[in-house]
Amino acid sequence: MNTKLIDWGTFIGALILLLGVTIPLILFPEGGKEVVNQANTFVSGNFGVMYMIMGLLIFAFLLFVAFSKNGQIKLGDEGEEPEFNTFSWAAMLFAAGIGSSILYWAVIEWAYYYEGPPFGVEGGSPEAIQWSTAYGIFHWGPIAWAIYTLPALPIAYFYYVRKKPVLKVSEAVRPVLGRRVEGPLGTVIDVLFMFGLMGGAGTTLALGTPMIAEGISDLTGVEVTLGLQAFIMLICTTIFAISAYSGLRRGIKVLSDINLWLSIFILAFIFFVGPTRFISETTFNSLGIIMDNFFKMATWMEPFANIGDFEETLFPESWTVFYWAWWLVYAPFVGLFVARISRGRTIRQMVLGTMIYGTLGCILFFGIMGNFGLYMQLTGQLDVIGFLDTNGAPATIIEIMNQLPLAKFIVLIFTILAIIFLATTFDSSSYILAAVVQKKVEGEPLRWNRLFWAFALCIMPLTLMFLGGLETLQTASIVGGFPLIFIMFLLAWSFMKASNTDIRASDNYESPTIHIERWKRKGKKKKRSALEVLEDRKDED
Ligand code: NM2
Repeated sequence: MNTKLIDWGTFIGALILLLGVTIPLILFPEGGKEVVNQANTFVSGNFGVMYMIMGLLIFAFLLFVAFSKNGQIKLGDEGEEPEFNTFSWAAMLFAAGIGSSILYWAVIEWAYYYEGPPFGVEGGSPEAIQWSTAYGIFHWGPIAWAIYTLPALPIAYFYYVRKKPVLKVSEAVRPVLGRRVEGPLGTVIDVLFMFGLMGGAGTTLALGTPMIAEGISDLTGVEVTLGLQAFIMLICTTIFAISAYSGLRRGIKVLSDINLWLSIFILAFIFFVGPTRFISETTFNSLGIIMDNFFKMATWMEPFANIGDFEETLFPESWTVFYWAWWLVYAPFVGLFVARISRGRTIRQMVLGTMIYGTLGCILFFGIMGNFGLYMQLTGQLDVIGFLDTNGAPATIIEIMNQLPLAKFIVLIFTILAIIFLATTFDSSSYILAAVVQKKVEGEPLRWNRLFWAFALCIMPLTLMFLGGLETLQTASIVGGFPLIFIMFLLAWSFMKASNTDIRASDNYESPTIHIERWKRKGKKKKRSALEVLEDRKDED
């Protein structure tokens, strides 16, 4: 077991924080739950607007980067081909960034908006129906994917352009913080990111497990119990641990490919066998609603709550702010992962590819699965809202799937897909957690290290599950991720600073593609700018 490569400060720091949160929750489940919920209300209530501003700023920033000179920089050497073809790249990206939650929310999110719409609209009204078809897509749309993409910029830049073999968030803010990232400040940044990710992953597991359990129960008749849920968690952990252990090319890529084909199958099935025309028209229509109201939706903070006719709904806190926070805690991880698989692409391809393919994928899920559920409601074939109110979301999701022809077969595929979606998010998470606690990553992080984080990711959800406190985890994202808002800002700044420095230095050259090696090779003529580069870099350190 090679331990020299491990950055023990970060390794142990993250572990202490994980145990520091888990153990009190085990010892005082009720009190612990209360504290987490209060922290959640405090952060989303008082700082909600910060999340909203962050979302819009990041969106604007990424569009700017994509179309600026910085976007033309290639992640790799001149003439280098992308390491993965675009299809695999998009599939891996989607499978890593999106977990089983998409199956959960795509099917059921509309129902919550139908009952409790924003903007003072009356629940269940025709207007509420319209909003209900659009909001899910909005919460899984371009702003959300922009949040995912931002950290990839500096990380990929340092890994493939400046060729530093370190996959860490702290390394990516070096241009701004300088040498300090080598000390405790860097460790704190990495530990905070790891902690946020564990919170986000907790939310994912807390939502995914009961849904998978309902699917299995529907297929086998076994009752949904705590034992069954814990068993499912263990099975999923084992699958993704094996995948993470096998590495990027064998494990993660293979699962992502299966994931993609099963998704295409189930989406095509629902689309063609279900109400094809209703689904296409409603999805198309909801895109219009979003484009028409993009800024209204991105800024709705319900400021007039309880004034005049406006009743307080807590819509922003419960939905848009919650979502931005949840995407945020996953963002550095997805950034690290996207960076890792984007070798050979330009920054613009990486940015636009992530935002466009990501959003398109989510539109397909929400448009097809969500509108199928809505159709059941509107035609009276299944009273989704009534069922939801009495049986809860996981059972309702499976019940909606049960309305399709070949119901049992579809529920089976749906459940398998949920397990694989969960696994593909968790295998890449543990892969990245392992990378972050290493001083250096050449090729892949160490195997034992990958395996270790695969199990560490499940410690908290698993213990909480036995204590019956799984709901606490659903809000873990918001609390765990708050410091990341500031880290996002540093990441954007770092990227601009470093790439602008290099662009300035390479302006004498014919190609905007930056190759640090070239300056060294090209001898006298280029010497001045090479020196300038080094000087500038020294300033940063
Ligand atoms: N996001 C995309 O549970 C999952 O699907 C992982 C969730 C952040 C809402 C990510």
